[in-house]
Amino acid sequence: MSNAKNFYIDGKWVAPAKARDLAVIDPSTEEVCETISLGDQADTDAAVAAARRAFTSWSQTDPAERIAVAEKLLEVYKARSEDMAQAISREMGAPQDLARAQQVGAGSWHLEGFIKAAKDFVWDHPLGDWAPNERTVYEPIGVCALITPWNWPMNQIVLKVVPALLTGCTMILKPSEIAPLSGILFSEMMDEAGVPAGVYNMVNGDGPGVGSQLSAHKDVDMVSFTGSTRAGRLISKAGADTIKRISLELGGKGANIIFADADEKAVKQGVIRCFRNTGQSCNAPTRMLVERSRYDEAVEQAAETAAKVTVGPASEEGRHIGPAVSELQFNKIQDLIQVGIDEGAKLIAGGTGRPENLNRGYYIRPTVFADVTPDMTIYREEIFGPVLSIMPFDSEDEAVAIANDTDYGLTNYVQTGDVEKLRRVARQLRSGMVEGNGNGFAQGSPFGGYKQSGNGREGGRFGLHEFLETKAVSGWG
Ligand code: TXE
Repeated sequence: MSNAKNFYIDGKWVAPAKARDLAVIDPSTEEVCETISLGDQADTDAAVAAARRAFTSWSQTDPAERIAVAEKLLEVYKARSEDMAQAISREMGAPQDLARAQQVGAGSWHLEGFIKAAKDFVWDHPLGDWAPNERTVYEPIGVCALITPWNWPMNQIVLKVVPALLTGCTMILKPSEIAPLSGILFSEMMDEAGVPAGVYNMVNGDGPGVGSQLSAHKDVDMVSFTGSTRAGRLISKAGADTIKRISLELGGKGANIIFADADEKAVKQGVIRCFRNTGQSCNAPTRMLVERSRYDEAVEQAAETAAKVTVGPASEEGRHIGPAVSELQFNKIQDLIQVGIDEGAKLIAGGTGRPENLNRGYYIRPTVFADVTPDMTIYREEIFGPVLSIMPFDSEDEAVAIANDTDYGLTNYVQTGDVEKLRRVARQLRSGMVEGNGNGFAQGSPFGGYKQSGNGREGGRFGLHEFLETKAVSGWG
């Protein structure tokens, strides 16, 4: 990648203020696949200054002008889909099929959703019938720092950059240093789409460096962050002195409640869904709760399903799962599987160690534990690997109580043939999303969490609102 060691600031590719290299490791091979630069305070300041300068004019543009830029970006995005799929496979280990259809596909789907939402968006309106001369006006919040992770690298960039762009904000993207290739490609696409200089900037760096510099920066009005709850806390603290808006999308520990009257494929689909993207999704259904009368059958089906899931390199086509993203994540997942065994959960598939014939690469055996109880570490902690916990329940109230018994509140899942039950349970679940009977979510749906899963919403018009201030103007006439 010709721009790998540079940053994109004020419409140009520039060398870092001080050279500091970081190797990007391909998790399928453990080999270096690229070398990037880590930024420094001087790079952060240059990017923030460029965004601040550009804000004055970009914030005043007509929404139609911004929509035209986003439409051009969509065109470029589609044209470069294969480049992106290859980059994502190398940087974070998503197998080709997954990288193309889901990792890249999710980005264009959200981009389209944002364009549609921006076209329908009402940028100002009278407060109400009782105050016809008072106008409520939505305005861009200002200079935004967008800090993204490695698990859905391109999609997470789109989910932040595009609404910031469409609302008239200017921005600095800091992609994950573990999977930075998507950010570099995305910056090339923004350049090709004709985004005016300074509106969009990109500086690579790590959390304690560029990440915390942006969070504490007095000239940054908002941070939008996706990543661990740990880093979310640090960002909130770093941003506190400047009272900036901090929008957080953090971890999860989703429950998948399978009632006795659920579709017979519910267990199998729940296992596959948990292992998707090698379990590296904040909305993964990692705790499967099964009504007691179907529990034994479910345990058997889950073990069979997991045993059939294959693992392999990202460079290969097929429906297998790839490696974990890094050595750190590999070790963390291995440790948690061992803790699950030590604490007495019943291992019914997988376990520690690499799958057979995969001696190099961060591969994990698809693992299922049954009879998991609330006192166990694997019930509480986000594992972020292909590890599923199963447990029984006896009543609707108990299922809701177990599902809510977590610090997280991102996505829960309900499987039942009784729509009244589904609605009743969904209302009691303390999470930003409840997926009923495998229906997924439509374009423009709000994505975000309750409790320690965060406080923001991404996607469609909800995502646009995140980047807007609300102004009251009287005497409008
Ligand atoms: O994430 P980090 P890590 C969870 C998941 C995973 C764990 C660790 O449980 O096992 O996090 O992953 C930047 N100030 N999720 O350590 O550290 C960092 O540079 C500012 C959930 O890789 O959160 C990167 O750009 N920024 C998740 C981004 O935060 C900081 C996605 C994510 O890295 C920072 C990924 C700081 N102090 C992991 N520290 C999800 N919600 O989807 C780090 N960063």
